Amino acid sequence: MPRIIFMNDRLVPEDEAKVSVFDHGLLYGDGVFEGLRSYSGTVFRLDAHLDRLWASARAICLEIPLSKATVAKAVNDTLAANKLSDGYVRLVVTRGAGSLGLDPNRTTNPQVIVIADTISLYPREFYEQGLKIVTAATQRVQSAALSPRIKSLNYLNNIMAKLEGLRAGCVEALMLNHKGEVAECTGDNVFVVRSGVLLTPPPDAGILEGITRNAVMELARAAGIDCREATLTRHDLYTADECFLTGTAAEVIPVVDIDGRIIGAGTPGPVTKQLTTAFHALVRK
Ligand code: PXG
Repeated sequence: MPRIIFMNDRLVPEDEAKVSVFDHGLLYGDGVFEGLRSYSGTVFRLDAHLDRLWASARAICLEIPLSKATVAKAVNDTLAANKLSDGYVRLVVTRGAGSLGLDPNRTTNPQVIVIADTISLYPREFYEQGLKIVTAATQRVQSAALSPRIKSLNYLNNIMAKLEGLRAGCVEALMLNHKGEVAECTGDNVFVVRSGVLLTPPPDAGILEGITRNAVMELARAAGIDCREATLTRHDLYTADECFLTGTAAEVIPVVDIDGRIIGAGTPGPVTKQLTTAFHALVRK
């Protein structure tokens, strides 16, 4: 079954969903994107994802040629056209086709693309036993160079770190900022539990402010768990009672080994399990 793709103003079969080789999204990574999840036919925090997409676009002076309401409808229509009630949606806005030169003013027609597919989560055993991760030597790009809050089509910084993780036999890698503080993983935010307190790096540590991260912080507070943003070092992670990652694709996933140090008891901890259960309940509500 060919997938059905939304392109700009209509749904088309995947073999008709084509972008110009002159699109600056391809030539320069000039564009923005979002990854969303649908659970039982409802897109999780669609408005928050659209707000972040629009903020990313605003930051790079890219005017999205459709309204948020139109894109919201496109997301739901694309899921429906592909008969997906539990699925993954990739929303992409490119700068559009232009001349061979950086100048975004010499482009026309930004492309708004919605792809819906099934989601491939990490294997089940990782959720049950916990992930092993390593710190990448590749640092997160400094905010002063390029804000990590922009979810842009240029993900090479994260891909370089991901490669390091994969070469070390890990599916995720920890990234530090230019000050050597913990920032996030290549496609997931990071949390630790220390003496019952939940800690995660603040946005100014150079992270993407994850929508799953924010949901988990709300769930923790609602459950009476003290939850704070804090500057974290690798030492804080190595000596934590628990560690877990959050992301749209991963949801909540325990980490039990960082750079060869066993975290806590070496198995997913009670706060991680509690928040995993709470997150599953939230997305299905
Ligand atoms: N940090 C970074 C750098 C991300 O790219 C997150 C944190 C988590 O944010 P959300 O809002 O999803 O909780 C992300 C998002 C992939 C993939 O293919 C990863 C993300 C998004 C889309 C696809 O691995 N990560």
